Amino acid sequence: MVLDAFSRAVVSADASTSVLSSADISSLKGFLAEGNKRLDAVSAIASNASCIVSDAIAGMICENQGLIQAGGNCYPNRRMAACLRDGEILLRYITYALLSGDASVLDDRALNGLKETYAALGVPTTSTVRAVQIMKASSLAHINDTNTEANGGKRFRRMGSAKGDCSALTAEAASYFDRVISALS
Ligand SMILES: CCC1=C(C)/C(=C/C2=NC(=C\c3[nH]c(/C=C4\NC(=O)[C@H](C)[C@H]4CC)c(C)c3CCC(=O)O)/C(CCC(=O)O)=C2C)NC1=O
Repeated sequence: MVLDAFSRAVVSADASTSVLSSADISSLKGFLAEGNKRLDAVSAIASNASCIVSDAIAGMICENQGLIQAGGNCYPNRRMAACLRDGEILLRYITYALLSGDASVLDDRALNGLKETYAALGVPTTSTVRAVQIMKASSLAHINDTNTEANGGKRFRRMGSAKGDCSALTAEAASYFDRVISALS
């Protein structure tokens, strides 16, 4: 079932036949108060998604060039395309989770059964994990505007969001990438 921070609170309260606790309500108040920050963080990832994905897959291949040689799982082009598409799918579901403040959409629509699918197709999970780690580093840098021109090259782009305390949102975003990594490990 796909939930968000609000429906999650309702479903948990209902499961214990209780009313929403004041802790639930204050946590939802925080979710609303921090809403613009959350939208900025989602936008930092979504508006740089194709760059984040292509950079991560390129980096993964750079570190392990056997992937694009005969017998590698990114060879031939059909598999390279499937790999780039999977990177986009995973990043897209991570943005959905970050927007809704809940991992269920990521779990149900993307991660459920993925490890088994990859095993059946011979997709190497260590390489996929490496690509997800690079997407994580780059996404968190975009959220916090800590990306550097040295690494970004001519595609360097700074979001320029209002500066504030983004530590909780950054940790939450990181947790969705980690969730993908642990689902595949
Ligand atoms: C909505 C959720 C969803 C997910 C998550 C998804 C994943 C997914 N990735 C697949 C294939 C694949 N995935 C990869 C990915 C990679 N190969 C590598 O070497 C890299 C490590 C990695 C990229 C990071 C490749 C190469 C294939 C094709 C494998 C083949 O057909 O031999 C397939 C098999 C069907 C197909 O080829 O389209 C699925 C279902 N599909 C979905 O609908």
